[in-house]
Amino acid sequence: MKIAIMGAMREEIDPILESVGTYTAIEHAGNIFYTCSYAGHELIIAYSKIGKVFSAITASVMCERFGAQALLFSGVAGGISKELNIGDLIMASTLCQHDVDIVAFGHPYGFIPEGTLMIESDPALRSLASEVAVDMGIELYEGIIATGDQFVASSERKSWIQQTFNADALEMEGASVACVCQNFDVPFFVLRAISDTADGGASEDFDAFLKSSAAVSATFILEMVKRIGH
Ligand code: 4EH
Repeated sequence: MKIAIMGAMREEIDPILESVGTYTAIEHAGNIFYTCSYAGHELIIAYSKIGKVFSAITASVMCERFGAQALLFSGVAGGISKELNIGDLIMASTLCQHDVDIVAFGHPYGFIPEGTLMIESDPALRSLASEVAVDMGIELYEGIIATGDQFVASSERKSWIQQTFNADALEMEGASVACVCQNFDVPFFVLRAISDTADGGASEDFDAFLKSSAAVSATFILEMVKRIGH
């Protein structure tokens, strides 16, 4: 099976590239895509650069040009839910865009006409992930992930996102990738390990925990790949 694995930042895919052995680099659409075989699958690996636009470009290329049959996102996130500590893993049940605002026309925050406020990730990939978590003996949270083109480092913005979308974690790429995959009809999965709690100390925590949390997510994603049927 052709499986795309993407992150936003180099640090999010480095641990994956380090584990897969030899790969080929292909330049396309302002980015580098790494292809390799791993556990009987063909992988396409890339980091998009930060935010909704770059992540949508990368996800589109992975679907359209590389023919990805499933897309797995691996990376870090800011925690909202009090249950989530730094280093904990959360998989998205559904994702939304917290920075979409056409409220002036009577629409709810996050809603775009002819779209849906929430996009659900693939249920089969989520149940596979739950099995992997049990076998690895690690706790895997499931919840709503809110995406926007903002690094959130304030408790005011964080609680607004929590109250408006009932979100458990936030980041800057998941919902745009979800939107691309929904439109290309490609099953997708978004996994994030918490790097910070999106409030006053977020940037310091982020710098301190980006690498370790990215590695937690990457290790889990590769375990999932080993279990996906061919
Ligand atoms: O890709 C962006 C990175 C932060 S911006 C979104 N990623 C990390 C997830 C994330 C996040 N998003 C919004 C982790 N914590 C978050 C938070 N708010 N609090 C970045 C970081 N370092 C250098 C340049 N840009």
